[in-house]
Amino acid sequence: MKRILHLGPGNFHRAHQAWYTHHANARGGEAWTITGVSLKSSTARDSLAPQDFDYTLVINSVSDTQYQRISVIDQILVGPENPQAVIDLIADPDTAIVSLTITEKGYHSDAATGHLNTQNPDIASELAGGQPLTAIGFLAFGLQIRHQTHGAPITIISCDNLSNNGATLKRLVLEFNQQAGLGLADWLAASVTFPGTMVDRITPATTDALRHEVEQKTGWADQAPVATELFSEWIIEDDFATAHPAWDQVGAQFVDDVAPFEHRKLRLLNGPHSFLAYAGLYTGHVYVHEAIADAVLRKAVEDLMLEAAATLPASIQSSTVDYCDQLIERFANPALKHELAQIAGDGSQKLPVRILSVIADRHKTGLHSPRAHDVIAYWLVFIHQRSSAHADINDPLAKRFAEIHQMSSDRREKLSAILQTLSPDSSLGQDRVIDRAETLLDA
Ligand code: CS2
Repeated sequence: MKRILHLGPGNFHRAHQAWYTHHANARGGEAWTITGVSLKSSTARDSLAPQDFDYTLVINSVSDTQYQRISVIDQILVGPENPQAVIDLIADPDTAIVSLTITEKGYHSDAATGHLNTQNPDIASELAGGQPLTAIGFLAFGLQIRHQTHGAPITIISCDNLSNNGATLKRLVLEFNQQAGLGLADWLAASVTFPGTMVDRITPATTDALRHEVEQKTGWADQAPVATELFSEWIIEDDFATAHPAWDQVGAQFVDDVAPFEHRKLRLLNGPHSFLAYAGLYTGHVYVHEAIADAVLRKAVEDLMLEAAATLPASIQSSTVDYCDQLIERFANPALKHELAQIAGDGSQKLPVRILSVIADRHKTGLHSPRAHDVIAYWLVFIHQRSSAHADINDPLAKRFAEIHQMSSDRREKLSAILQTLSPDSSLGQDRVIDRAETLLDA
């Protein structure tokens, strides 16, 4: 039995990579198991352990619902409880793949430079010899033991919505290795690969209503079901140092270059998703399907998609019309009940990848990006309104936003300081964005 060690076994992982692996196992061939590692909370382990790590995947199309029992995870470790166990599994020869869904903020790359953020307290503590806390620290220290004990090759797969996720992860691990003096660079070059991926499946958070539905329909009182859509896509760079499950037999595609697919997805799906989140909440909607049914927001999404599509490589241009039509249908799926508030979280980490990249690329060819600017303006309004209401902001920069709110009574100054946290370059057109945010706030 070969193992995938997966960092971040949350709902998205369980609707996506775990689902592909479960179905690949069902095709025969060598069986793979997934051992999960939660880097912070024990919630996933606590809810899944009493049911042997099985769970129900509730697949919602507009016309019907399937309930699939997924049985592929054998254990979930909680990093802070036993860091050594995680290190041992990265080094274990039966572990052929480490995969990650740790969200944008889990990579600790500096927003301005793209380098490893050595100012982050967790990274700084790891570099000073403390126990591993972050995905990058666990990987670097685990790979060090693997190298020292047997040196068997391993494949490390980022499945997060970052631009160039494989190369980014590799760079951060190399930088950590260098800063910590681990001496792994040659072995990493020879025996470890970091394929890039594009991952896509809309996966809302689990609610009590979902638990109730699953129990009603299946008779099983599953405490950790996951709802998702029928659509799923996984494009993987064909750059493996090891074997892998037969993912290609169950819908995943192996390609030489992921970049065009990744840009299309980040800019046409995730960018408009963020727009719907901030503009939708501003307008008083709760769910994505409600926001996309609002004619004004729908038109704005279509315009934003056109703006973003113009930045995509020629190889993928001809597919964008159908791709966007399908996206609008996916957003409109009422069965998903995907909360806008879920997408609104971590905006400081998401917007550079999904929106600022569009603005910067268009700027290079002399084009303005009024719709992309609008997304940033709605985000400014979101942060400003929540700060003013002393409401929680789910974002790694929440403390900084609270400081900004305290620092001045001048609204424009605050908006400008919030905007600076995105590290925008001069192509952004700061004044225009802030003017638009002020208009929205005054409306
Ligand atoms: C969403 C994504 O929460 C968000 O930021 O845009 O999680 C989105 O649902 C997935 O990337 C879809 O594949």
